[in-house]
Amino acid sequence: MAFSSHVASRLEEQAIELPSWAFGNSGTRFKVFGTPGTPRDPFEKIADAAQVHKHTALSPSVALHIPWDKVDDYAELRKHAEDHGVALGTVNSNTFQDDDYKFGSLAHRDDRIRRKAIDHHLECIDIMDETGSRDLKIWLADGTNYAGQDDMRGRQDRMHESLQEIYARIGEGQRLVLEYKIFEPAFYHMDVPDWGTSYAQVAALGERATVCLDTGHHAPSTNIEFIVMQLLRLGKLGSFDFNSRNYADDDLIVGAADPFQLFRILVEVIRGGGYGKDGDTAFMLDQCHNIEDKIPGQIRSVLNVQEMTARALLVDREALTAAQIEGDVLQAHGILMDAFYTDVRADLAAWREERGLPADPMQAFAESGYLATIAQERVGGVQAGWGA
Ligand code: RM4
Ligand code: MN
Repeated sequence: MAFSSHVASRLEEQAIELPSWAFGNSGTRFKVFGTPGTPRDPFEKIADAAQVHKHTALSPSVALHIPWDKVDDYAELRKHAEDHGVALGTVNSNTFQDDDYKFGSLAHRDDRIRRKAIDHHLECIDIMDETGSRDLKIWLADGTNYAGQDDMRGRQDRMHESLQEIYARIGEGQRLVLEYKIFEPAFYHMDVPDWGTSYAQVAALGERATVCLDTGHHAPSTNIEFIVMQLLRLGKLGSFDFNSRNYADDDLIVGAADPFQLFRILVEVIRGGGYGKDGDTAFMLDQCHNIEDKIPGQIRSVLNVQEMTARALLVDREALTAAQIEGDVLQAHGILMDAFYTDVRADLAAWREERGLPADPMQAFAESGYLATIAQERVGGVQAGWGA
């Protein structure tokens, strides 16, 4: 079987943004392992990210995290990215690594700390103006650990006011994207724990505010594709942070833990008009590579998303709708499973070759010798990491 021209051309619409932090060192609370060749600054992270795009043509942009990716001259960083064939993408704010934010940031009781957190976001928007980024992505660590610790209602109101002030500075063609997470670092309540809260907060802001769905930020066995459907239906699915999880926010390679879930999500994205040129939903990765090599880890990740996208594009929509109308449960389910079980790897290899890309990007990268080169060249300095 070869892809139909429809599927082949739809695959060309795929763009998956890479997180700059995936190229730095990361780990658990127990240990962060360093790797020879790990980038020491944002310029080197972008050079590494560009390798993923070079071998796959799937990742034309790189997300920044501020202050991790702070530089003196963003025009220079932008030029550096463009010279490497990629663009600078989403700017992520960070209000979770400063002593002032112990009890929260945008929802904090203290006006001074709230002001500081708002100003940080305004600075992020200034950076976006220089980098040409569209999205400001906000993930808040705000929450409490114990019942009664703080007034949840007051925190929600203050967060709304803070977000309003930030939103007022979002320019035309820019967006504010609010990410939710069920728990961690707060373990009693998070101020944005779920899609409903994120939706309520962004709906109160306006059209240019949307929700970010991080696939690792739900309770076990949550039906994530239902949330995808609902947010697309409401016109509010701004972006995905893809990764996979077995237990909590594991940030493992997307599609590694549960490829079927990734397939079901992509089926709903395509169904809801969120894919490719149709939609405004940004695909991003939010992952860490604690023990595997980072660049091939990212290559594997974008290939996993591509593979499940191809399978989702293979769903016979007409037959599916007909079976649904008939009330033929097993036929409808079978049609979906037929697409899921289709091995598209040979077709994807051919699709790549037709476009001048390596049939096997993992192998091509391994043979390029890039990892050995950076290990040799990047000596001295301080390797980039979470600082956590
Ligand atoms: C958070 C969240 C954000 C990411 C940080 C590093 O859990 O997923 O998207 O910026 O981690
Ligand atoms: Mn995330």
